[in-house]
Amino acid sequence: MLNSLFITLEGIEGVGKTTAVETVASTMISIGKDVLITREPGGTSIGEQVREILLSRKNECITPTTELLLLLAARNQHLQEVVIPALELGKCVICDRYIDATFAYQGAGRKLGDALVSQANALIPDLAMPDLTILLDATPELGLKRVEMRGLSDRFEIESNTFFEDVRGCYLRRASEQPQRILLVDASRTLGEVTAEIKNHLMDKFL
Ligand code: Z5A
Repeated sequence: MLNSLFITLEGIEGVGKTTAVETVASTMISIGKDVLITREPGGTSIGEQVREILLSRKNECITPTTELLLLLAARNQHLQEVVIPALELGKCVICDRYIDATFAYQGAGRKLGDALVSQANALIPDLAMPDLTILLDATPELGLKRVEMRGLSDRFEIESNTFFEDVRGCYLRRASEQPQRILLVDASRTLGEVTAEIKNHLMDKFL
């Protein structure tokens, strides 16, 4: 997969991942990369249907293990149908959430643990690992404040502050364990500051 790049964006809700995807895409296009933007759960017809199930508040009875299995079913489809073919064509794939979210939300938030999340991910053939993960970090209070203007909350957004603290704690632990892959960005700063840091890092690393 010569020249291909796999970049993922992570963080708790409202920290600015979706906004940062655009920054990453425009920067990579400016240095000549052919970019594909996608997301998890989602990115395929099956994945988007699974996303609807997972986010709907009608489905509050979903158990943590069912949640994990649905996410991984969507991931397998996404990898086989979208991510791997794009990487084989030498593209730069930019994905809004991926494997670190499963450790953070299901492993830590839902308390299934790292070992079970690793075992479940190991069922996926050709599990691609990101070349770079940008972790946007801010407190749950700040993240939720940024998205509350949107109105209706989904099945994750109604979780407690403790849940999001656990999710955030897991993300921060993974960033300290894998500094080569995970860039930790303080997302509590202004949008201009966050955007500049991401752009500079990409230019230094890939230009
Ligand atoms: N999930 C999971 O549990 N396990 C998994 O393995 C995977 C996913 C893959 C859907 O994710 C759910 O899937 C997610 C976890 C679960 N749970 N939730 N909730 P999602 O990514 O679609 O949902 P999200 O995290 O809620 O995304 P979001 O709410 O759209 O947040 P965001 O993308 O991080 O933020 P944003 O839309 O870019 O920005 C929010 C607002 O803040 C917006 O108005 C921006 O203009 C503004 N903003 C952004 N940056 C700044 C700064 N720096 N200053 C001021 N304002 C800013």
